[in-house]
Amino acid sequence: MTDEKKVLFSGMQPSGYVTLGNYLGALNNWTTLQYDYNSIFCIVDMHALTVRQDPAKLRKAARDVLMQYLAVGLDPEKNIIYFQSHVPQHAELSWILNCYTYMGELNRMTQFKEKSQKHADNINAGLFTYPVLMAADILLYQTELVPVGEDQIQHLEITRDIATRFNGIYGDVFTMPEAYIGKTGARVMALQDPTKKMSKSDENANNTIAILDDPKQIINKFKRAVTDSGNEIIYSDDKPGIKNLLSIYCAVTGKTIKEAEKEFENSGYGDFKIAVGEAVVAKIEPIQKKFEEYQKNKDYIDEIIKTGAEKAERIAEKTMRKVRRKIGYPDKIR
Ligand code: ATP
Ligand code: LTN
Repeated sequence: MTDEKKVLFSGMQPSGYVTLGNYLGALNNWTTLQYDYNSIFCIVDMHALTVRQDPAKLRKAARDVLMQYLAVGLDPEKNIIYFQSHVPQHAELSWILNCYTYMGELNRMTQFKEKSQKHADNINAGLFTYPVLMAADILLYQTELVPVGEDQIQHLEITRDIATRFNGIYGDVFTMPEAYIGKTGARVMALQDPTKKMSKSDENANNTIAILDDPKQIINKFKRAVTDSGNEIIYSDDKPGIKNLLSIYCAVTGKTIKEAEKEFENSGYGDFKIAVGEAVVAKIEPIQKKFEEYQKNKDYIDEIIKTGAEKAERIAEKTMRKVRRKIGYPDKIR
């Protein structure tokens, strides 16, 4: 890593198949920003534990997410790509920051409220302190920019609050991070219910497009997508279904909403939905081809996993040495 560039950090949970929402809201922006920053891309497997996971599936999903990072174009030579669980400093800083975070702050988190409703039988303490672990991820690397989808803005705010509090007590230990939200695709909605966000862990596969879905399946899911009453293809809050499809179309083609509205002026919903499906397939087919290549290349992937963890740990440990000293842990005798 070169010193002049600022640090960018982001992550994704291996909690299922990477969706079109993850791609448009996060990954796609990462690929454009990667060369302007010292970028660190994490697979946040520790966060995934906040919801019960099948061990074999989690292990596979984590590797698959890493290969999807590569398939969309993240460059492992330029960036650090690694698994969160391979760098124990995340857990260590997370504990410390827990002691600088208030219950009231965590109680306000909408993701906690949503996830506790969804997993009412498993409202564990990790789900509650999830944002503290996320703050640790970001602050460990002295991050300046965090490219995420819109749903993560609140988590970035609490990260900044924790950093401000900590720095207020101990001096400038942490760099103040900022969220980066892309212009398009920041909030892709579920295809069967365009009032809620598309989510990796949704049980209804018709709600989500996985970037590894079979192209035929993708077109079918778009054909079945819920639309609104009326027949006009216009971008409007009263038409959440059409609005979502138009946003997706523009995000994958690079066209503006105005251009897309004009293009589909005389089309019916049926043809429009197929056109959106085809545009999405065109964008993700090359990614699928690359993913297949990586799947065949175990040694190459293993090497990335190994060096990623080593590089990340070196940076994280530098911050931790400072933190341990500042908070008053006794010196280790070596
Ligand atoms: P889960 O369903 O397990 O909560 P998720 O699909 O919400 O997972 P995360 O791993 O939590 O995905 O998020 C990874 C990145 O993708 C984050 O930057 C997040 O903001 C972004 N993201 C997730 N869903 C969407 C969406 N529907 N639209 C845009 N961005 C999204
Ligand atoms: N909570 C994030 C995933 C995440 C993350 C991070 C994103 C964990 N740690 C650090 C950016 C920076 C989510 O997308 N649900």
